[in-house]
Amino acid sequence: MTYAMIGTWRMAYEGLCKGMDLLKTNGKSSDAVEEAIKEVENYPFFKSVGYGGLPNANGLVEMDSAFMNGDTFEVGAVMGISDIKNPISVAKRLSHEHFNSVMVGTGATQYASQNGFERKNMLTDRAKKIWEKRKREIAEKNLSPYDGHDTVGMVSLDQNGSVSVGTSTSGLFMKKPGRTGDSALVGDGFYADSEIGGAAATGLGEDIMKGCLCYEIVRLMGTGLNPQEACDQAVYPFVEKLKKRYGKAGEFSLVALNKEGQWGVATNVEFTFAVGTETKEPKIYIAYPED
Ligand code: SD4
Repeated sequence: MTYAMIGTWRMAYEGLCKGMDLLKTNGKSSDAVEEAIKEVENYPFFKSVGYGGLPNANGLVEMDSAFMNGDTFEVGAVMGISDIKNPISVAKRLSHEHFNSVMVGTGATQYASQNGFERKNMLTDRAKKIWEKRKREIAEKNLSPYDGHDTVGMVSLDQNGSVSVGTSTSGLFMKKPGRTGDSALVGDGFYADSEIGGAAATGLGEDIMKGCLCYEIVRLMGTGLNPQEACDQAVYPFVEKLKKRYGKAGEFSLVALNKEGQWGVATNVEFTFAVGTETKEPKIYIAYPED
């Protein structure tokens, strides 16, 4: 069987390369997703994921992360977790729990600490400076506070036909304490079914969640559409619907992978992403709205 991996944004590339190395040597898709996302979480210069992620309105880095195993439908997620080095590992661990598999805020942080996950102050000096500057600009120029946000989402298929998906983000820059987006909500920011494939999202969570877009993409692939067709059919009509009924649509981008290792992308903004397959080395691509 073949193997492949797709990840959101340029920031996914180095982690995806690591994940692909695992898949090449018959590693599990679940481990590939975790390793790939850890790499992104650990890199201090990505401003919207893990260490170095931008803080909320109170100056605290609150992170959301999720993991789903497409064989078993196990889902684990944390929302608003803080001071924990690798939220994806906590989400993956939680996916093995039948009860208490989705945890928020101080409860999530406490669970992680009590279960031996490494604690870390995730606020870097650089992120703090960006936060302070932005705070001044917002006050001086009367700007909307919400600006800048990205999620790393990774979908992976291994040689045994297992599909897994994971996400990690510090969410919307300057979000209110306790705010969460789509990234840790199953079906919205991520979904996987090993008999079909998987999908992950990035963009304005408040709008992505209105369409349950990742579930919809996987459902459409299950009707026989390839990943590109499924992304197109799920995303673009929904963007139009949102504009018509709600008056506007935030920026969003979705990636999908099926069990044959084919992939697809839909976006309403210029979007970089990374893909590796059995026959093509990992590479960074760029997509434009309705390419
Ligand atoms: C959120 N979807 O918290 C995330 C942020 C993101 O591109 O991915 N932005 O809403």
